[in-house]
Amino acid sequence: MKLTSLMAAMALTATAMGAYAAGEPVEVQNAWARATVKGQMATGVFMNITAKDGLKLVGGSSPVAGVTQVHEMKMDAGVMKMAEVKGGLELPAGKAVELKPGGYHVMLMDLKQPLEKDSTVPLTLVFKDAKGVESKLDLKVPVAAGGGMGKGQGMGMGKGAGMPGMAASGAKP
Ligand SMILES: [Cu+2]
Repeated sequence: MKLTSLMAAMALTATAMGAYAAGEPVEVQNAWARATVKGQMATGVFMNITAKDGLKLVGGSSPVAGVTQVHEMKMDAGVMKMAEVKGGLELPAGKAVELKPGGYHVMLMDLKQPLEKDSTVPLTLVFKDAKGVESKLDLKVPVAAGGGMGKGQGMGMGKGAGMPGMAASGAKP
């Protein structure tokens, strides 16, 4: 039946796009960086990360930022505070960890240029496994205005609009 095969094809496509890459130890979805205005020195990058065997996200780097850190935002005595996650962000095996506004995020600081909406930012994430062995993941993160909390808002990625963040795949050219 035509409809069934179409749906099967879509499911396959979704899998291919949604997964970072089959067999990769880390899968990143829905990545986006918040656009900045001139003079702004820092911004956040948000995504869902799933580590197949459990890892820690310990840091990162980007050519647009002097400093890249893994941050956490939380309420402290009624005040929203932000600090580096000490020892790295725990990524339990097979469980998606959400980096989102108001929570965990990758902080790009000491920005060398404004991040313009609809551009992309190269970002390398650094992970450590239980034995302390480092691994890296290169991403190309789409920049979005991200005024609201809505996932994928303003991603404008054409046919992939329903699946924001797939451009985060760095596995393919
Ligand atoms: Cu921060």
